Amino acid sequence: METRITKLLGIKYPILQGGMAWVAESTLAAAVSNAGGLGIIAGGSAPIDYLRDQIRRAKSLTDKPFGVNIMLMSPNAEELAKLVIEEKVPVITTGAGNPGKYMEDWKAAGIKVIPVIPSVALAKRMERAGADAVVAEGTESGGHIGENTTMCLVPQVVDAVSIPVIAAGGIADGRGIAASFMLGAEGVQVGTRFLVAEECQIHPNYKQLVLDAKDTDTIVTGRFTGHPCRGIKTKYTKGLLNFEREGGSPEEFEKLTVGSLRKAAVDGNIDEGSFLAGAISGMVNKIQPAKEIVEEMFAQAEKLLCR
Ligand code: TUI
Repeated sequence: METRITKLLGIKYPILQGGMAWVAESTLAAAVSNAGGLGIIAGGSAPIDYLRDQIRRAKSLTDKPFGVNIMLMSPNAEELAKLVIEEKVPVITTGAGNPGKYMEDWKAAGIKVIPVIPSVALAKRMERAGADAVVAEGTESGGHIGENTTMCLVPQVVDAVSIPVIAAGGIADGRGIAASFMLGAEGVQVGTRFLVAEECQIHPNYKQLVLDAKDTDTIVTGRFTGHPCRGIKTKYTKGLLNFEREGGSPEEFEKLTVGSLRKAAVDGNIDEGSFLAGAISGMVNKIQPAKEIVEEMFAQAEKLLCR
């Protein structure tokens, strides 16, 4: 399973763990890196001291490469962009914006930069800015999403850029990996299946919602704010959708959702939490160690690709 992604990142399997805000911390990231993938710590909008501590913790838990995701809408993105240089983080992924203004400094520091992008135009812009690869993320993903699907987006991005493309959105087993490779991707990013990794520190209620979800159990809220977000369908998220439909204002909507990622991941608060998860949740049915997840997915993919 050697691709330009395994060579670029110095990893065994071409799999990145999604940089899920409030979810992707050092224990999970180190477990994925130790399993031969690339674990990622999510910057989210956490305080900078917490993130420094998380990066140092990951270094103590693995001698393998790992990455940090910078959520560009975060108020402390600028500070985090400097912190990853100081802490000599080997790989950065970015989300929810254009990381162009940080690119030069990161490249000068020898960091591998992999922006997550929802469109061909942004992929081309990132290639011109010096990105080492891109994650083409389809609307099947959990969290903040674009509108194009993985099936349509990935081959179009592959055709448009020369840097390697990593597919994301709706990939949770070896079939998803094999399909991504058929579309021209050289790696995959997986979020939802790692939500139920043994090492994932989220509240058990969050894991249970994903384990119990069926194919139709995710919904997208917040389209009218310009920041659509996919998560598990609950009374709370159905309420948000009704609020939108009934003409509530984007400002009031933001107020209703503030703090909801923390309430889901840390408190397991079913009534007020946003349990972000991908449309593939219906296929994620078992809690397993990260290593078992990675090995199972690639054993299945290799079998399919050799067939
Ligand atoms: O970033 C994600 N997923 C996320 S971030 C997040 S935290 C959050 N909380 C509240 C509101 C919004 C986010 C939860 N999930 N995925 C990567 C991703 N990036 N998806 C879409 C994009 C994206 C969108 C626009 C990337 C670039 C972009 O550029 C616009 C431009 O041209 O500046």
